[in-house]
Amino acid sequence: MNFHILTLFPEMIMQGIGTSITGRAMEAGLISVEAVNIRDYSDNKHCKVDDYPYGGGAGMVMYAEPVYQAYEAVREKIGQKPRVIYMTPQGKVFRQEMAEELFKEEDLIFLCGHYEGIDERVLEEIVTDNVSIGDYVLTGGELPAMVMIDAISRLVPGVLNNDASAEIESFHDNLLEYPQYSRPEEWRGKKVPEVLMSGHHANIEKWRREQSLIRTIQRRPDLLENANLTKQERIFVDK
Ligand code: 6GU
Repeated sequence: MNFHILTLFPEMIMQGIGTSITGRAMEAGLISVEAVNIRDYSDNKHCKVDDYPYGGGAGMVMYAEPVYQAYEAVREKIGQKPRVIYMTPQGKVFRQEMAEELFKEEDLIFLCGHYEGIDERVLEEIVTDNVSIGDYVLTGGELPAMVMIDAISRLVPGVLNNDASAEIESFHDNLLEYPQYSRPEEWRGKKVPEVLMSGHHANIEKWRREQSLIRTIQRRPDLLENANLTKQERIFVDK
């Protein structure tokens, strides 16, 4: 899986993704991350990449041409026309389902804007997907791009220590994950649930499934509509 990020702040991407599990995945060659500095494609002698908006208004708008040249450089290198994801609060909201769909692609380009945005004409020319990570406004697209790269990377076989965990964690069957416990068996008077100490695997599975359902009902009832439930479970949650 190859991620190409067009940005004015490449070091932000490399430091973020280069740390922890995604950093290890890069070193292992399971993913590759290339941050392309849009400023390197400015034809301006001062490397200017933005300007006042035509028609007036607050903030600055990024020029079309350096963005297009940065895109062309990536496209020529990989010799294909990959999907180009523009990070914008005006996009479709990112969900696990979208991570799973994008995971099928070999190469992905993320376009990160700053200031008030990017000249619409280059967006019309190169963007295939407009994506937001939620209903709030951030200062730039770098953190959202890193969020997406993290979510997609953990689906790549070998990135997580444990092959099963990509499936079992939150949002499997569109339910929240059950609570977890580790040593000690008693912490400040609080005991680990008895069933987890029983070694009875069927009972443990049953308990965990119930906990997932209860948590989802209490914390994210909106997920239940699309949850993958048995007939019995559906009756339980509808009560
Ligand atoms: Cl993708 N970009 C920006 N600037 N703000 C956001 C966002 C993206 N998603 C939510 N807020």
